[in-house]
Amino acid sequence: MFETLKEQPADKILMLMQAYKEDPRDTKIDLGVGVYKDTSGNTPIMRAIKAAEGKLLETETTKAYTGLAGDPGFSDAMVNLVLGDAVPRDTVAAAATPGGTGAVRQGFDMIRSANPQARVFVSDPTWPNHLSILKHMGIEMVPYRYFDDETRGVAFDAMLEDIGKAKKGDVVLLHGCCHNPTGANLNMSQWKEVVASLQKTGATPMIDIAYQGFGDGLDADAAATRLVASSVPECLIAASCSKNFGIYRERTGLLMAVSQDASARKLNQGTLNYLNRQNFSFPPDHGARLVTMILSDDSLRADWMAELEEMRTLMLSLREQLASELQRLSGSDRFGFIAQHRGMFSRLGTTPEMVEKLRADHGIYMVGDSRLNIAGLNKNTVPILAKAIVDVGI
Ligand code: PLP
Ligand code: TYF
Repeated sequence: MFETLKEQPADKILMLMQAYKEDPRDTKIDLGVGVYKDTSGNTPIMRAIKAAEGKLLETETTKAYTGLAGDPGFSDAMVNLVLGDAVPRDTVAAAATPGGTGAVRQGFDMIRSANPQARVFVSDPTWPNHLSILKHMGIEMVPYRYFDDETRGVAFDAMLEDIGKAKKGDVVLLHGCCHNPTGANLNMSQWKEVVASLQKTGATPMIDIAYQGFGDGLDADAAATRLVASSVPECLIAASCSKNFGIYRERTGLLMAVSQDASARKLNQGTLNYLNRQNFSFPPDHGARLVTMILSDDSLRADWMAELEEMRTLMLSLREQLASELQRLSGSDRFGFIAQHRGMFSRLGTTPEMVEKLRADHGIYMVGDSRLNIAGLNKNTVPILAKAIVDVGI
């Protein structure tokens, strides 16, 4: 029977990872997959994670199943991290998921269960997995304009016009911070206009927040999510712990459904539990437990926050260094947007041919849409990249 299967397109970002591995040049630079790297190119295990793992080894007494929604302590800790006191806790239903991807997938499943005709409005561009999961699930998607190719900022008027076409029963998918793949983000006054649009159309927002702490800081990066959650009747939030806790392979995420009142919360919680059970029964626990331990222990939490802040400021300084090096070499300000963007990524806004030229001639790997991972750089490779960008004529 399996001969009837169709070949599926490979994930371009993961293919690029493989191509990089196979490149024998020792001068090659990996700016592809969105994984944080320190100045020596390693993806470190964060100190607080190591410490929590040590403690867990000593204190864990069982590996029996948790609950369908995972450990309630994890939900509490994460709801607090993401939403702070923006909404009353008893309006939030939450379930642990395998990574942020799992939260996105479960969120889409909840949307489809509630309204099989729902259309999901997605930024153009967005994280390719959003599109591929929606397609796989047979959910209709409607792109909204997002990136301004000229300024490399947000094409806000166009965005607002497009999301204004959503209707009640539709969903508008938004990146909570650090937009992937562009690095271009809304400011708070623009977020207020997005909220006004959602209030007007009655469309339901779903926020994907995978980089809290990588942009302007833990609270600043959650501000838009908090504003939306506290301003609309209901919303979904898919949070990932992969990046800000550096636990990519532990598969740790949380899907939250915020509603107006406690009775809606009960229905939402039942649905989240049910959907987890249909897809994998119990979510993974190891990463969630480490996150819970860190967030509920003052000293682990302080150490985690300090290390996350070091990572964030390192990425910011690489952005500034790259923008100023490009300004020096090109004699123009056209790369200033790199210092304005936030998070791991910036979209250069050049052609696939130029991206290919950077790979072929300079061993510089970035995603075909000209997304580069800032964390893949270091002090020494910034000038190399800047020179290559100017040399190929971008
Ligand atoms: N959403 C966005 C926009 C992402 O970039 C990512 C990737 O890291 C995720 C969700 C989910 O990541 P993970 O499943 O590794 O937690
Ligand atoms: O966009 C990225 O690079 C990260 C990591 O199928 C990632 O979000 C890439 C591809 C994928 C899952 C995660």
